Amino acid sequence: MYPPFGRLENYETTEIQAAERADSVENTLGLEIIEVVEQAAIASSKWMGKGEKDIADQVAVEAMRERMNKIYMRGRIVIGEGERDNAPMLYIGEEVGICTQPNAEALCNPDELVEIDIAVDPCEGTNLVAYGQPGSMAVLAISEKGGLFAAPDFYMKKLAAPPAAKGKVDINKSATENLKILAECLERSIEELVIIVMKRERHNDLIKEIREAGARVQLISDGDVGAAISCGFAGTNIHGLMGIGAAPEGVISAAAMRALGGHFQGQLIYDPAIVKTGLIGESREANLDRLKSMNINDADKVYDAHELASGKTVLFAACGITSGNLMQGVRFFSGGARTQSLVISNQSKTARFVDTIHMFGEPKTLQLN
Ligand code: VTB
Repeated sequence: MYPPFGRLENYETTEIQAAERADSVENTLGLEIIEVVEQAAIASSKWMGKGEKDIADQVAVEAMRERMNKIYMRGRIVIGEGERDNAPMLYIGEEVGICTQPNAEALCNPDELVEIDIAVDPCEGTNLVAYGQPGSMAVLAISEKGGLFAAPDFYMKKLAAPPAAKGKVDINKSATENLKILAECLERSIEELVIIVMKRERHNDLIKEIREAGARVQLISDGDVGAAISCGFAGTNIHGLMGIGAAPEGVISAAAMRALGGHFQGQLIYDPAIVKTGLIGESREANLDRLKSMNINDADKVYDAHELASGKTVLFAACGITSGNLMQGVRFFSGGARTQSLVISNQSKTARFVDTIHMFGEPKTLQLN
């Protein structure tokens, strides 16, 4: 029997035990976090196509939190729905897991437990769900305390690419240069590359440059986590993600890309002159102050996947809400639902696609495929 993830710190790190530790993460927390994302995806998918993005998000948050609180762990949300005052659940700093609950003494020995940091996005792509568009997912990343970069709710310039281009493309280079490097690394012409970019005004020049360089652009309205991770797998026909998305999602993408061996770089965007809408406050100076208050002194630093998800143990889990490049969405049938999830572990170096049938009552048919 292996100890649950929460107790790992007390174990010696001989090679065999290190392997056992990796197993234990897979065997205990690994399975449970699949259920966390599955439950969030099922809840959210009931609101697919209903034009209600806030509800699609809210039900995912509730389902994720409820299932998380049944796990034997002491977890803390480091990336979540927002600051405590604005988010009633899964807010930054919220403690989750059985061992954080007031009545936990009987079940857990708090002194034995390693604290776990969790980054969640219960409904990544709320608009995609609301309008029945592809590519939304319930997603999270887990590490030991301090293992995930607690990104502010700002934007992030991102560059993701397949493992073959890791460390060769560079966010400081122009899109044109990176496309040349990508083409060399992937042994194909630039014309054969597909780059995902979010359809935003801020990307007009970038899109023009990519097209002029000869590559093809897949514009998405939302959901750049799935886009980044698609670069980690051959066969998706996605060879890069370029442009500016939200910073918290960047950390979650990095957690997966680190284990997949793909390229991921992110640079915080805090200047309202670059992104005028959404998450960034009006004043560049105030934004810089906020970063300083979070101990981010070099606001322009370029982070790689290992810096954004630096923990010894990093687990990533996602479950499709609507179908996308990597996973099918939730499909309901008489008496149940079927989900597809992806769990990636940097310890065991596995990416598991998990196909689950959920039986709500007495199902009439259990379809094989
Ligand atoms: C970004 C992107 C996400 O929302 O956060 C985007 O990273 C919001 O960007 O994947 P805008 O403020 O420009 O709309 C998503 O697409 C979905 O959460």
